[in-house]
Amino acid sequence: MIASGHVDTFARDHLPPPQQWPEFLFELPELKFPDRLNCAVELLDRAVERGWGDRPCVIGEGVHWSYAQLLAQANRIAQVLVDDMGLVPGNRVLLRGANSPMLAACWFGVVKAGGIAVGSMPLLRAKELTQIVQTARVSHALCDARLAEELQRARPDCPTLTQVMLFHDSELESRMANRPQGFRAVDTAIDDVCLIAFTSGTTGQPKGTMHFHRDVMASCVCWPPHVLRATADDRFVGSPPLAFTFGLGGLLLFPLHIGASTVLLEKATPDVLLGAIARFKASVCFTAPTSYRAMASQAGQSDLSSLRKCVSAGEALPAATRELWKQATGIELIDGIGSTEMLHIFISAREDQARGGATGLPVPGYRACVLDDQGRELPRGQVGRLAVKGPTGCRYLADERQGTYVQQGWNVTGDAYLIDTDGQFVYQARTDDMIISGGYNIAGPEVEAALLQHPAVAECAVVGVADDERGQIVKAFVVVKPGAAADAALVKTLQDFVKQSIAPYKYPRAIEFRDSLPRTETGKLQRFRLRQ
Ligand code: 3UK
Repeated sequence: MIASGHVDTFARDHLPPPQQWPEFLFELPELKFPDRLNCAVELLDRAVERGWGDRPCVIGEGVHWSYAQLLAQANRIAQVLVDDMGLVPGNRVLLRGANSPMLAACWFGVVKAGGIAVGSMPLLRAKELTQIVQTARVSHALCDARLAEELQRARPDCPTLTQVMLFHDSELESRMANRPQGFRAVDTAIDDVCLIAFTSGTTGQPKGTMHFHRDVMASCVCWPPHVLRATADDRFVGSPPLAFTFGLGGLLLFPLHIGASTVLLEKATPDVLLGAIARFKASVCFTAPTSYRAMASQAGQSDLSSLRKCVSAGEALPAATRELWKQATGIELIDGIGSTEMLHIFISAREDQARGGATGLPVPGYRACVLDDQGRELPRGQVGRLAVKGPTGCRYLADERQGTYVQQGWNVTGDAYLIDTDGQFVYQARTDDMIISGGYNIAGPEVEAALLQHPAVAECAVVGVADDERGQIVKAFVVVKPGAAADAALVKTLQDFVKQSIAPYKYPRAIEFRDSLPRTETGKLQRFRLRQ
């Protein structure tokens, strides 16, 4: 065993028992890492050593930091954490802020100091912050002053959280001002935890997923070079928060790993994102399917000529959305399924492999299959539970649900999938979202995909609702496009439309019109709220 660089061993002490770990695969040559490594050093100090110091690195509102500048900021934050806030390697540090260069500097400062970064979505309330602080036994927090109130409200129930420092024209910056720009990073082991990411799960107690320095590096050498294939001249932009591993990877780790630059936007609604692509001449975009759908209808008003690669994740990408985006921009979306447990994307397709309705192929470094209820591998074409293994995998922080996500060495994501004859993985539904109506298994997203083909439909969500006769019936919640009349005639039109395009028994027997649909901060539909 490699000696830990941590003094506070809480994370290591609360890893799942060895027999509940997934099997890890390190077959790719690029996954051979040394025993000791600090991923913040690998990504930041190494970048400067390679001669990228003056290259543009992180860009925000009125901020343009080169690699050397981001490194200096991270080093100063690390010193404040250690000297003024008493951070000891292994301590958990809550990061609270909208995406910004300063939040990125805090992430690297924490990790260089041997701390464990615990991200939190900006919209979280005191109750949810308390759950995170208590579960991860968080001792320190770096918090954007504009989001301080909710954290203060949480503090009475968070006795472990003794050190809170605010940033954004606040104490952190004034303490950083007189620090030297160098800092010797803590010499961590490759299997020391550097990140606890909480699942954006739509129900229940949040789960903390623990990731090692090695996992961060592994995520940088699998999907990005093999599927995304961005270069040092690319400029990344997107909407997911850095507290969501989709955003952390796509908007921070991956661009820095290759010497590219990244635009961190505090708010990235579809219209803001479109404007930012034009203004910053961004070339690689990360956001959710609904955001692409919304942007497609306004794409004509912005100069998107700089854009060359667009990544969609977080939810299934409907074929209609892929098509709309291609018509609007000429760009073939790169779809990818990832999870907080796996850290990042593990099934995806390059532009030339992309196929409407399919997620893609296992990312190099990963293996995936579809299992039946007994854990046996199913033949192609049959719907079952998606299972995956690779260099990253699920390690919940002291959580009994480890045994649900990891079964016989496989990470079982909770998604129903089939593998088609070309080996492409085709998403069906969340396993617990499958609708069983009159003896038929119906995947809500398939009905959604059919509805989205109709010109009157802006957004929709399909769920199963209880029905005396059929057990469940298919019900669609539909947001209509401006100008379309949400009336009984449209209900009939949409029902007939679905019957024309997929098996008629899947048509929505009930349709309800809504002004908007409930979504998580990471853009996922909250189907459970529609079932209630
Ligand atoms: C669903 C998808 C179909 C799927 C994530 C990329 O979403 C991420 O992490 P979460 O923990 O959720 C994981 C679940 O979300 N999902 C995500 N992407 C797709 N379903 N097609 C997709 N392309 O149910 C999965 O199990 O919030 C995504 C990178 C990092 C991430 N954390």
